[in-house]
Amino acid sequence: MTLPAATGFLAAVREGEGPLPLAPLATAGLRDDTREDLDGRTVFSGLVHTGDPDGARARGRNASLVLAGELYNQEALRSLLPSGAGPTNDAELVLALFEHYDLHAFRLLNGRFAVLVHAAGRVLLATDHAGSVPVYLSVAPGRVAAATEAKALRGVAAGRTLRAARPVRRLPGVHQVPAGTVLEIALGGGTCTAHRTWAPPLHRRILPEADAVDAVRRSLLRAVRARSGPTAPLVVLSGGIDSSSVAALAALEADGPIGTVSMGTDVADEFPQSRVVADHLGTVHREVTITTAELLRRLPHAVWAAESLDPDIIEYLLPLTALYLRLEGPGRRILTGYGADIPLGGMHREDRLPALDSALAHDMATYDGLNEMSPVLSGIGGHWSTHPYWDREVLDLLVAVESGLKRRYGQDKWVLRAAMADLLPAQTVTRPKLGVHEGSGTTSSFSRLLGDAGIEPSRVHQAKRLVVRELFDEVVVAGRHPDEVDTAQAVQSVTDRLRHRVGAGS
Ligand code: IOT
Ligand code: MG
Repeated sequence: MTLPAATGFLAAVREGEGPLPLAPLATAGLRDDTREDLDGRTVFSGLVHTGDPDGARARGRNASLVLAGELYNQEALRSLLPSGAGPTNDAELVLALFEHYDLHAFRLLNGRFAVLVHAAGRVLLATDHAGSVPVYLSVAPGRVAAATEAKALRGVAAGRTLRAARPVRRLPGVHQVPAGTVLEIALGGGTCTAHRTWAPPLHRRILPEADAVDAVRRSLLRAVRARSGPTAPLVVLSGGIDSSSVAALAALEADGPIGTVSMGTDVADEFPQSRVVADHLGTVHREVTITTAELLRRLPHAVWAAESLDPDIIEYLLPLTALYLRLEGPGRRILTGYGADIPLGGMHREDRLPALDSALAHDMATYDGLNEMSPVLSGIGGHWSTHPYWDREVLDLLVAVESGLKRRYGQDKWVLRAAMADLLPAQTVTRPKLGVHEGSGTTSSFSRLLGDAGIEPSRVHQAKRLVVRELFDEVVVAGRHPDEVDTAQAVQSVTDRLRHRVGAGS
């Protein structure tokens, strides 16, 4: 299958009967709704699917399950089950494991998924180790509503406050399941317990150079292979080491040429650097230019998709959102190099190891809830994106490798560069890269927009935060479609507010 069976879901379980008003998801695709009555409980599930909704649902003797996303260690998981007629899809596989291990099954999974299990009045809601498929819930005694986008729960009556999950701004009673966690909810009482299934390693491993290089190469190759699908995938390629490595490994694995696409704006691009890699790998390569005006028009879409309030994250995601919306045709499987800079300290451009490890420890402690890897970003264009560097095994390795292997011989991300040296042009292997927000001129465009509106340079970052919040309130809380939201108006309202504050002397 090119895309997972389902790319999003909304679901509700309640005692007795009655309506559960769930609002639509932004994720594009076909919709399949089912409603079942089981022992006096109503179970509703709506899937955004790609042609085979049954591939995302499983029913057992005592439990039923829906899964959005996919697993990357099926073979290892299958080896845990009795041989013979085994599960045929990821949903059935998780259910079979659940029947053996109960909620501890989620500790076994390496994947990109959100799962809801209903088992006789007990509801479990889980996301993968990275929380890469965000999932939200609202709980009241006798009912649970859940969805892979917060906005779908905006019409549900205020649920109770949960200590086990993170509240969502201005959606009373709506919470997000933490990364690497399965929440266990007793339907009757509405009590909710969190069980952590993964945590980032805190220790650092000491490895000989050659062993570290070899381990990185092998684990990344496995992660790319697991994500590549039956047809050649598309890699969003900046020409930096992160995405070029993914492209090189995908090309190594694919039967035919893979696709690559590079995005630029009228302000800046990295077309020459991407072209060098595309030529070297013989990919079917495309350059997409997005004007600054279009980029800024997509700001509400980025917030709508990511449901994130962090202005820096939205700035990273904006060029990618705009690019995904430009990819026409049937849904594509997209591989990205996103996330490599977090465990490798790539955004941290200084030469001191303590500072590198501090940045890394901080980033690994704070990624949860930023939704930077949400599949909705490409899902609004009908595509499916996935991130090999945040494969559970790759991430465990990259985080744990001691920082002297990351910053070495005056280079950043040394261990990755060394692992890829035979597959990429030398200039790519040694090239320091700009962040996507810099390489595409997004940061400067967003800053200029605010500068032109009269915001002083020292307040630009604060203004960005407020603009993102304003947009979140429109497209998530109020449920407006981003096409109908005017970025200029949000900027104006923030400008007025900041002026007023200056005027008031605060
Ligand atoms: P960056 O590493 O530049 O880009 C992320 C991915 O987006 C790239 O690997 C590539 O697949 C794609 N991409 C980037 N630029 C282009 C382009 N011009 N055309 C096509 N595809 C492109 C920010 C960043 O600088 O991204 N992301 C960091 C860290 C985020 C910080 N988050 C956190 N601390 N929680 C990262 O690790 O990716
Ligand atoms: Mg990068």
